[in-house]
Formats: sequence, structure tokens, C-alpha cells
Amino acid sequence: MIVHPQILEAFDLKEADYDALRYGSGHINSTIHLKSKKRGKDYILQRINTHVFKRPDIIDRNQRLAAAYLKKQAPDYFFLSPVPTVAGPCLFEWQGEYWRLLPFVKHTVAVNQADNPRQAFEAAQQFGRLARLLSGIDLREFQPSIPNFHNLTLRYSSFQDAIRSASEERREAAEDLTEAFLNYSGIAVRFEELKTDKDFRDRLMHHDTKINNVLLDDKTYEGICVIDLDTLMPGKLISDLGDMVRTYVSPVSEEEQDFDKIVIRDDYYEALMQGYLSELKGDLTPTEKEVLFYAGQFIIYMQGIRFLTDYLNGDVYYPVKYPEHNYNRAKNQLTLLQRLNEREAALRRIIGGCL
Ligand code: ADP
Ligand code: GN1
Ligand code: MG
Repeated sequence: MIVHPQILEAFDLKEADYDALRYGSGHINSTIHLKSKKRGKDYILQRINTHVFKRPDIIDRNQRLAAAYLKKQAPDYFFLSPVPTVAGPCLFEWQGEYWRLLPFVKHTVAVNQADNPRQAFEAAQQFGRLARLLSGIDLREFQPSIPNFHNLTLRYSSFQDAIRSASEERREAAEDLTEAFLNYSGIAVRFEELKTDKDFRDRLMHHDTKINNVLLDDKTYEGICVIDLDTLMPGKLISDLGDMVRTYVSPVSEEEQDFDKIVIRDDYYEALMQGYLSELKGDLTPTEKEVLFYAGQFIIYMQGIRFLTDYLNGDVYYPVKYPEHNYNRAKNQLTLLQRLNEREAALRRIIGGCL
């Protein structure tokens, strides 16, 4: 693909020295692998999606604050920071779009699905380590890169708005699914209650802990570093832990349309809990310990209503390949939530064993 030479020059790179290849499978940003033609260093070049991230400067500031803190707190920790432009800042604005450059981490893979419990353990340990090392950082200096990103109360009310304003066709098509999600509104009520609990502390969270946001060693699957730090901002433990439950435990992803394939793999659930808690166990408040099972319900439910809201709104947020895509993603998430609830007793025993 073609990248304007001026964008590369801003980072002191020459267009002629690189092949630019589209990379990865994220929903939000555009990611390009700059492959050196001369056995030099490779890079990842990303265009930030400014429909989603209206203030890229906040992303940059949050990452710098975290990097500076970690440098002091844990000098040996590998935190992947962007490469600065020649002018100094890490973001380059070009014709209204924002670009950043990252060192390409060689001999690693980002897997879209965990296919052995070791991967789940390693990825979860990486997110747990990040949270532990950042546990003492002053959160007052941070701003949200997406306001209310994981505010389930607000997501729930956007869902209700979408039900009201949807086209008749989509509202009717989604009637049963909408009702099924409304029947689980207790998950949103629980979130409301937790918000008033002082022990439900704020932490600097990653907020997008899908397994493809961790780089693993391509041979041993050892965790190397976390990536995709756009939503590194103050939040709650249930965000990071919950998204791992959502994305590591079932053998199939949110894209799967054969819902019979959605199952809870207890060994993966245990591996991710062990990986996460191996880092954070000693740092948890009593309330955080109580919400370890709820974390999965919280995120799966929120992701389900986010997909369904987007379906009702006419697919304005998530890229879709066919008209029912967001509907199917929402139905997939509902199935996952049902499967998780069926295994509640066994999964709570697993959590007990990890604490
Ligand atoms: P998105 O927000 O679109 O998910 P990511 O930052 O997660 O964007 O990048 C998309 C994909 O690009 C990742 O899943 C991973 O495969 C790859 N990737 C991103 N950064 C790097 C890096 N520094 N080194 C190697 N691969 C990377
Ligand atoms: C988006 O960029 P990506 O694909 O890692 C989304 C997450 C969702 C995820 C669902 C900023 O993440 O919140 O969980 O899709 N990111 C944003 O696949 O909305
Ligand atoms: Mg990503």
C-alpha cells in the first residue's frame, strides 16, 4: 500500500527503504508493517482512527506518563513506546489524520485465538504485570482517551436509545435478541451498585485485553509485551480481566456464527486467572476479589449490547461485512454469557483455588 513519503520523513525514514504492508486484524486503527528492504529495522506505522479517538493527544500524553513512571518504577520492564518524530512529539498530523510509529517487535506473534492454555496464561500475566507495576501511579494526571468507554450505565442507556430510534425493520428483526439482553439488566444494576463502593478502586487499565493485543514469542509463546495502548486510562479491574474471559476462554471468537461452537474451556479460564492473579493477587482490594467472576459477565454483556446497539443504529461503529454482522456478533456474545453463567459454580471454585 502507498504511504505518503512526508509521513515517513516526519519520522526520519525514507519511503524507498521500506515495503509498506497492511497488517493485523484490529477493528479500529489502520496498521502498516514497514518492512526494511535493506535488512534494517522494521516498524509498525499506525493511523489513528479519529472518529473513535477524538483526542489523539490524550492517547499520547497518557502513554508518556505511563512510560515515564515505569522507567523509574521498573527499569527492566519492556513497555513499547512510540518513536518520536523529528519535531519531537510522537504523533504526526498529516492532512487531518494522525500517525504514529512503533518499533516492530521481531520473532513475535499476536494470535487471534488462544489455542493452548499456556497462551492464555502468558497473555494474562502480561496484562497483570502491567496493572501491578502501574498500581501506584497518580491517576489524576490521566484523561480518558474515550470518555465513558467502559461505563456500562451509559452503554445501557445508549442501547435503550438505539431501541427507540432504530428503523422498524431492524428493531423487529432484533426483537428477541433485544429482549434477551434486557433480561440480563441485573448486570448493569450490579455495576451501578459497585460504583458507590469505595473499595472498588480505580486503576490504570488497558481496556482492550484481547489476546491479539499481546505479543508472544513466536516459538515458545512466552509473553513479550502488551500493545494497542490507546485506551490505557483510569478504569476498573473488571475491564481488563473481563475482556480476557470474553476472548480467551471460548475456542471461537465473536465472529463465529455457529453458536454451538461457543463453549467455556475451564482449563483456559483457570490459566488466565492464574496468569493474571500471579501478578495481582497481593494487590487486590476485598471488593476486587469479590468481582472476579462478575468481570466476565460485565464485559461480555457490555460487548453484546455494544454490537446490538450498533446493529440498531445501522452499523455506524464496527466495520461489517454483511447486514446481519453486528446482530450475529451480539447473538454470539449472548450465547457466551449464557455458557459462562451455566458454569458459574465450577468457575468460582477455580477462582477460589487461584487466590
Ligand atoms: P488495533 O487497535 O487496530 O487493534 P493494534 O495496535 O492492536 O491495532 O495493532 C494491530 C496488530 O498489529 C496487532 O494485533 C499485531 O498483530 C500487530 N502489531 C501491532 N504493533 C506491533 C509491533 N510493535 N510489533 C509487531 N506487531 C505489531
Ligand atoms: C475494538 O481495535 P480493537 O479491534 O482491538 C474495540 C474494543 C472491542 C473490540 C471488539 C476503541 O477493539 O472495545 O472490545 O473491538 N475498541 C474500541 O472486537 O472501541
Ligand atoms: Mg488491537
